[in-house]
Amino acid sequence: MSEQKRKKIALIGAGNIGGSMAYLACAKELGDVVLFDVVEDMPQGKALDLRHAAPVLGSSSNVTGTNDYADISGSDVCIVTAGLARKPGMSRDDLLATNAKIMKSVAQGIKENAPEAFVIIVSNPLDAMVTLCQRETGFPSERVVGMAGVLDSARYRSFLAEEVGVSPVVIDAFVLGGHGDTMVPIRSHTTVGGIPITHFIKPERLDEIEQRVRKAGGEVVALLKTGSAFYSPATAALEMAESFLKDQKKVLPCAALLNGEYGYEGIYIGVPTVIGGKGVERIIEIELNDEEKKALAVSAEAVKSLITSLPE
Ligand code: A3D
Repeated sequence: MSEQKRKKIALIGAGNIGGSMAYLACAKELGDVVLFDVVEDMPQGKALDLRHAAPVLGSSSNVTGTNDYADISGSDVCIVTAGLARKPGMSRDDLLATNAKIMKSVAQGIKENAPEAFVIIVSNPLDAMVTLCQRETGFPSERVVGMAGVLDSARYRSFLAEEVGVSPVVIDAFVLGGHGDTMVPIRSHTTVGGIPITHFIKPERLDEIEQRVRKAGGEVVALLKTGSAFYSPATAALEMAESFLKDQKKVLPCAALLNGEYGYEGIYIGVPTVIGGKGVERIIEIELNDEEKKALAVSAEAVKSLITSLPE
């Protein structure tokens, strides 16, 4: 008998982000994909469509759709996007009550059917949802992580690249803290091909760009009118999943449970992490300037107050 196997990726929520992740995971041949949703037939329909794309993509990944948690059994990774997305005029925090109920049921489904999985949360409000999922599953914190920093940093990199007139891939930048208006772009560690960003852009203009980063999700919502960003969150979450599945040990900003790092205890907040085959293998403490430390403290307070509104 040959040993298994291809990796198995469960996508909990088969909406805009879930569907985009399924396509990308199939195109990158990261493993077999199971799309789960409570809506009947829809995940099966998306999966069938993707199986028809596979021969042309040159992918051997198998994609299936389901409404039954039993089908996620044995998954290596579960990525959770189940829940409501924002509409114009809504903040991420407006989603808390509804998405908390959904997250409790999702956590139960994962705990019972994929107890060894690495779990990446995408549903908003992100910091509260990842906290709730870790509490409900009881999984070790290195196996429950939130996706926000990779996306917020990508938005920062994209705006900086436009401003400087270079490719976004040569911009190295981190956005840390909570995934909301208090997020903290870390200017002191931002470089263009290794050269400090302040060599290219004046501080006042950087202030404006950083403010745009904080509001970038809302900018997309206002344009789309019917939902929120999905290509970029899908790409960001899959970068984290790939780093885990291939033990790449990439340094990625993620919402991780802090245990004294940066002076915080027992809260999930965006920090630079190393994601490898064991999950969150390390939290990296970088030197922040006084302004960044203060901004991180404000962000941590915002996350704490959001957590207190979580249902028991
Ligand atoms: P959408 O296209 O509405 O998909 C959500 C899916 O969740 C729908 O197909 C629902 O049927 C499904 N769903 C609802 N209840 C359940 C349940 N109990 N179990 C399983 N599935 C369920 O939204 P989307 O894919 O655009 O966004 C998904 C989530 O990601 C939302 O909460 C967004 O706010 C959030 N989001 C986060 C970021 C971050 O950077 C953290 C970025 C963009 C969106």
